[in-house]
Amino acid sequence: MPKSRNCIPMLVFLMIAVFIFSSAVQAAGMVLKLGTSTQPSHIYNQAAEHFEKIVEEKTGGAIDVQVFPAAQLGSERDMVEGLQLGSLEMTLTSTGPLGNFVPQVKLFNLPFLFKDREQCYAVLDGDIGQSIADLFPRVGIRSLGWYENGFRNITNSRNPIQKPEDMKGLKIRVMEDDVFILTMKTLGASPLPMAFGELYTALEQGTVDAQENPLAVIHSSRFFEVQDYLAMTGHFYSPAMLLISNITWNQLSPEHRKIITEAAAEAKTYERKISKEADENLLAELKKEGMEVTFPDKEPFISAVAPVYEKESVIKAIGGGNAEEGQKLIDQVRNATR
Ligand code: EAX
Repeated sequence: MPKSRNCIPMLVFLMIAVFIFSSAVQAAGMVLKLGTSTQPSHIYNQAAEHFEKIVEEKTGGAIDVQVFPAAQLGSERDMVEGLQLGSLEMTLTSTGPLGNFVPQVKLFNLPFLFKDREQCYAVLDGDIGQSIADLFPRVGIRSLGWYENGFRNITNSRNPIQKPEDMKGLKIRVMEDDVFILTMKTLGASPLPMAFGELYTALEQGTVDAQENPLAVIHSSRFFEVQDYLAMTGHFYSPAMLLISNITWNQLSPEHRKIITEAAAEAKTYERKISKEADENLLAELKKEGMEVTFPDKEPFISAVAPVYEKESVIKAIGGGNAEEGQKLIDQVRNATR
C-alpha cells in the first residue's frame, strides 16, 4: 500500500482525538488568569474582581477568572510578555512597560500632558486612544480598554519638595521607559528604572530615596512606612490597560468575547470611579500616617521638563519610528488639552 493511504485513518483518528480533547476542555471551563503588580487592596484588583464577577455570572461559570495581585505572576513587563507567549491570559498594567511593545504608547508617558481627568478620558476614549489600542494585536495582545492608574506624585525620604531644585541628585525609582528617565533627569534627579515589585525593599534599604506613584498605589503599598515626604506634583497621568492574550482571544466563542468586552467596559467605569475617590480620600489618610505633604507650584516643573518634548528619539518613537507622525500626535493632544 502507498504510504499516503496509511496516513488517512491516522489523520481521522487524530482529528477525532483533538475534537474530544477540546470539547472536554470546554466542558471543564476556561480559566483566565489575570495578573497585576499591585497589592490586593489597590484599585486594579478591586476592578479585576468586579470584572471577574460579571464574567463568571454572565458565562454561567464557563469562564473562571482568577486574579493574581502583587506581581505573583511576575512584573508588569513579564506579564505582558506572558500574554504574547500565551503563558498568561490577562493583565491590568500601567503603561510603564508598554512602550517597549508598542512605542506609540510613550505618548501618554509625557510629563504634564493632561491637566485633569476629563482631558485624559476624552483623549483615551477618543480616536487617539483607540488608534493606539488598535496597534496591540500586531504584537499578539488585545486591549480591552484604557483603565486608570492615576496622576503620579513624588514621595521621598530626604527633604520636602517645593521646586525642581529640591530634587537635585535625588535617587528616584522610575518605571522602565526612557521617557520617565529623561523627565526625572530634566528635573535634576538621578532616576533608576526598576520593576515595581522591588520598590518597597529598595526604599527601605535606601537603594533609592524616592519614587513616584498615584496616591492609591502609595497607600496600598504602604510606602508611607519608608517615605516621609509627599509632593503633589501630578507630573504624569498614568493610564492603565486591561489586556488579553491574542492566543486566548482566538479561543473564545463570539458570545464569550462579547461578554468579556462588555464586562471590561463596565469594570473600567467602576475603576475610574474608585480611582477618583481614592485621590479624594487618601491624602488625609497619608497625612494621618505621618507623611508631610507639599503642594508645589507646577509652573517651574512644567518649564523644566520642556526638553522632553523636544527630544528627537522620543518624538520618533511616539510616531512608531516616524518623527513627523510623532509630532503630529503630540500636537493633536496638546491642541485637545489646551
Ligand atoms: O501599575 O510600576 C509602577 O510604579 C506602577 O505605577 C504600578 O506598578 C501600578
